[in-house]
Amino acid sequence: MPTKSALITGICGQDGRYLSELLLSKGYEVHGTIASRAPGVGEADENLFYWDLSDGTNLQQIFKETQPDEVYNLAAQSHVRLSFELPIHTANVTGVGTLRVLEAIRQFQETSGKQIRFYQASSSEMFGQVKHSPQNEDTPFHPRSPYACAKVFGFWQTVNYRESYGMFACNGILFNHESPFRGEAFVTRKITRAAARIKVGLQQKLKLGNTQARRDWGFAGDYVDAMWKMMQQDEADDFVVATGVTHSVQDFLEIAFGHLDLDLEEVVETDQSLFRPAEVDTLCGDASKAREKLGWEPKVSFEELVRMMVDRDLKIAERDAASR
Ligand code: F7E
Repeated sequence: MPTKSALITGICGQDGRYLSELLLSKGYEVHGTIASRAPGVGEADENLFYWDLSDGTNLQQIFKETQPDEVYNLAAQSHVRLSFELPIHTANVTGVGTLRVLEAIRQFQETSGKQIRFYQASSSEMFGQVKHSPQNEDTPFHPRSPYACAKVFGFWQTVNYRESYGMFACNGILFNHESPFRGEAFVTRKITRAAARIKVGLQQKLKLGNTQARRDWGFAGDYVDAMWKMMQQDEADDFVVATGVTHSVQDFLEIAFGHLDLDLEEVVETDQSLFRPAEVDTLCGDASKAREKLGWEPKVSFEELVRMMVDRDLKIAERDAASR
């Protein structure tokens, strides 16, 4: 079989990292786009292309050079609280950016005759103020942030390109997924990094917002496998990807700090500025369809995930402490 080519937008993010590893292990030729502000900028790499979701112009050139069979759209302004401060930017990048990719694929297919499969990184944040629990593919959306509104726009554009042009375009509705490579602004990594730094004496306090919020947290390494499986189906479809188990931020905190024998009470403080204008109180996904049709299931448990993240952050903190 000829080597397949994949293009991953946002390849330097957590999911881009795990997905490129997976695709390389399957023999794909992997290309990625990187925003000009991303880490590692300026380093020459023939498989990396500078591109941003706000830019509609050079995608045709990137497609010409990479000839992708599959495009995974993982790039986004993905921080929910930041989206309240940058609503227009988030709509332009996370929402209209998805449409830019879809439209570029449609035009490229028309001129080149090549078929490209498209994966959209849709989000459980679209369920927002949940109408039913657990949430599945039929649960109505009620987005609660500029980020979630932008993701709803991207979701429906993906469905529309599938229905209007017969494109293979699918949505993975992924619930929160974490790993040691999670960005430090997300609550899980913020907690594991702080626990490790407190343990070695590099940090004294941890300020958090709403610790009563509940999320369905899984391991990013498991979730990229679901993305790939969706792209190998005979027909494009939309799938919820989740563990079906929900925990509070407080639960996460207790396991992380407990793993390092640290006392929570003395170090964790509430900071009102970290609360959101509108909160998503609780999310819990029903991934039955992914289990049945994709044969997918999560492998890493919540407790294993927390410990995996703390252990890596402890190594980093010990190294940082030693180099002081
Ligand atoms: O917040 C609460 C916060 O920022 C989780 C993104 O990947 O998953 C992620 O969105 C919860 C919220 O993730 C802090 O209020 C308390 O209830 O880790 P998070 P998120 O907003 O759920 C979805 C699926 C995506 O699509 C998004 O792109 O934790 N929380 N205190 C805090 N959150 C943060 N970030 N920082 C705090 O200090």
